Amino acid sequence: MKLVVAVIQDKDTPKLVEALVAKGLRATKLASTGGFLRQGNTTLLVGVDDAKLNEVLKIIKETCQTRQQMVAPMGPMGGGAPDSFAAYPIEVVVGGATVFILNVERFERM
Ligand code: 2BA
Repeated sequence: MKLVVAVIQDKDTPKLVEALVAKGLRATKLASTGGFLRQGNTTLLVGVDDAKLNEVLKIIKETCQTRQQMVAPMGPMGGGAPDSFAAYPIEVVVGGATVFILNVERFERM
């Protein structure tokens, strides 16, 4: 069994969760925040049998888009991007998805 940890954009979350559930796959949605942009994103946990791993990855690929986003310069009161990137606005490409695949040692539902 594998645990897929996918960091995705909030905008892609409803479509991805719907697609996973429609295929009988189980997912848990966690609210998260990106360290660089310091904006909300979503982390999905998907526990899946090895045989279905590729199906999960395919669904993620099909539903999560890349998007350009501007990083605002740091204001006098702080906030925004980290200092070293904050002298002027920069454009970053976010997503489609950052995916970690972990081996599950043991899984139980009680
Ligand atoms: P953030 O950390 O807010 O990063 C958003 C986007 O900013 C990244 O998109 C990337 O295009 C850019 N970026 C991040 N760090 C950068 C840096 N040091 N210099 C220049 N540009 C930088 P993605 O790569 O698609 O990442 C989207 C989100 O996925 C990240 O949001 C973070 O929450 C998560 N993530 C990405 N890589 C990760 C990793 N190795 N470990 C844990 N979380 C990760």
